[in-house]
Order: sequence, then structure tokens, then C-alpha cells
Amino acid sequence: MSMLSFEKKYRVRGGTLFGGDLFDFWVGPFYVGVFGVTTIFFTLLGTAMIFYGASLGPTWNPWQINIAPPDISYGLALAPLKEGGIWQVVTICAIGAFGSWALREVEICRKLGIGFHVPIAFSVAIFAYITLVVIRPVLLGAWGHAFPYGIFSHLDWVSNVGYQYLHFHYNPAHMIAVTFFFTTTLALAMHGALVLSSTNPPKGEKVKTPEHEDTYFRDLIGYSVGTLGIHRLGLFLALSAGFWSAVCIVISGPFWTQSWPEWWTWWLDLPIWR
Ligand code: UQ2
Repeated sequence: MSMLSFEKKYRVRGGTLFGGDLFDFWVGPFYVGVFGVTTIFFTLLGTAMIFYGASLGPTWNPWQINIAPPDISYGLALAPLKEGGIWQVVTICAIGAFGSWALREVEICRKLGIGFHVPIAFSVAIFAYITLVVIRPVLLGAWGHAFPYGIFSHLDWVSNVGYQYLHFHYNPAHMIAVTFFFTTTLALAMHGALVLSSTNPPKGEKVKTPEHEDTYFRDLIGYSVGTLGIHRLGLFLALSAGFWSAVCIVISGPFWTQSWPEWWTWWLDLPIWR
């Protein structure tokens, strides 16, 4: 089916989660929907607040602009705009925009009758962000524990929080997260390379079949995860990377307040060494 006749078939009303037919239409290639409108609302307001915050600051250097959360002394209260309130509004807008975007993805999935894998995957990324700016600060009792919005400033935050626990690479959940990130790049590199090797041959040669792909890995390591399996594996690896990232930061402070190298004393204290 050509793209144009396919689009005619699926570009029909219905499948919305909220508001019935309200905004249930397309603008050019883009589906709008109620959540398209809320995405644009939160994005414009949040971006405007970032520019307002930047206009108050000492610099327009994009690397150095910083929108900081309130001081720890404000606890979990709302702060005045210029004392971290801008950060709080930007955070609400960010969560509103990300959540709206995820729900717009869900509506498009429903219209197409496909699975919800993409919005579920995106939700794990949103969950990791919310862990940093809401869940952990609430568990620690102050918005000031969240990270600042700025290119260098958020890097400084990551570095400082890392050193607060002496050596963050000893955090076992961080180890698991890093391992999943690296394994994700390994799997995508292998998958991208394998697909190109068989489907993008030199001029004059024939495109090969999935049997070639399976056989390559069976010859090499005696096992092929399969053409569907590699995508299941990739999704699992990537979601796990995001999930364990959230775990590794949310346990730092709320669960473990000493240095991370200290955590491993459970191993040195095992009775088998005595
Ligand atoms: C595969 C397969 C694909 C692939 C890849 C493999 C035909 C096109 C990359 C090989 C992957 C394996 C053996 C799993 C490796 C495990 C980890 C944890 C990285 O078999 O099927 O489809 O793209």
C-alpha cells in the first residue's frame, strides 16, 4: 500500500484518551490531539521561564547559563521566582511536556493499533528524570537536592554529588547501570553492522536474507538471538540502563549516606574470611 493511501486509511478520528474529538486532527504531517496542545503549552512556558531566568543572570554564554533550584533551607516549599521558583516552574513545565508527549505517543499507538513499546520506553526516561528532580529531593526533604538546569552547572552537580559519596563507581546500582549502557552500545553496534552487512551490498551484488544473519552468528558463536530477539534484547538493555540509573541515584542519600566504597565492607565482613 502506498504511503498516501495508507495515511488516508489511518488518519481517522478515534482512539483518543481524553477530550473525545477535541483537537483530534493533523497539521501537515503532525498529529495534534489534546496532548499535542498541552505539550506546546508546557514547552513554550518552560522555555520562556528559562529565558527569563537567564535574563536575570550574569551571562548569556549558553555554556554558563544556570537555572538553580531553591536553597536547601526552603525545604519542600514553593520558593520566590528569583530564589529557585523559576526552577520549580521549569520543572513542572518539563514534567508536563514530557508526560504530554508520552500520552500523545499513546494516542498515536491506539490509532494505529500497534503496541505501546515506544511510550513505555520513553516513560522509563521520564521516570529517570523525575527520580532526579522529584522523588530523591522529596525523600531528602528539599528541592535544593535536585540538579540545576545549565550545561556546565549540571555537570558540576553530577561531579559534586559523586564526590559526596567519595567514589560513585563503587555504587553497585551504578555499576549495573553502566554495564547496561555499554551492553546497549555493543548490541546496537552488532545489530547495525549485521543488518548493513547483509542488506547493503556493493553495487551488482544481491541483498542477503535473515538466514545469512542467523548463520553468521551461529558460525561465529554457535547462537543467534534472532531478528525479532535482537530488538527485544535491545529494548530490555536500554530500559534497564535507564531503570538502574534511577535506582543508583535514588539510593544515594535516602538509603546510603556513607561513602560508596564503604558499602563493600559487607564483603570484607563475611565470616568465611575469619
Ligand atoms: C543476531 C541476530 C540479529 C542481530 C544480532 C544478532 C539474526 C539481525 C546482533 C547477534 C546477537 C547475539 C548473539 C546476542 C548478543 C548478546 C548480548 C547481550 C549483546 O543473532 O539475529 O538480527 O542483529
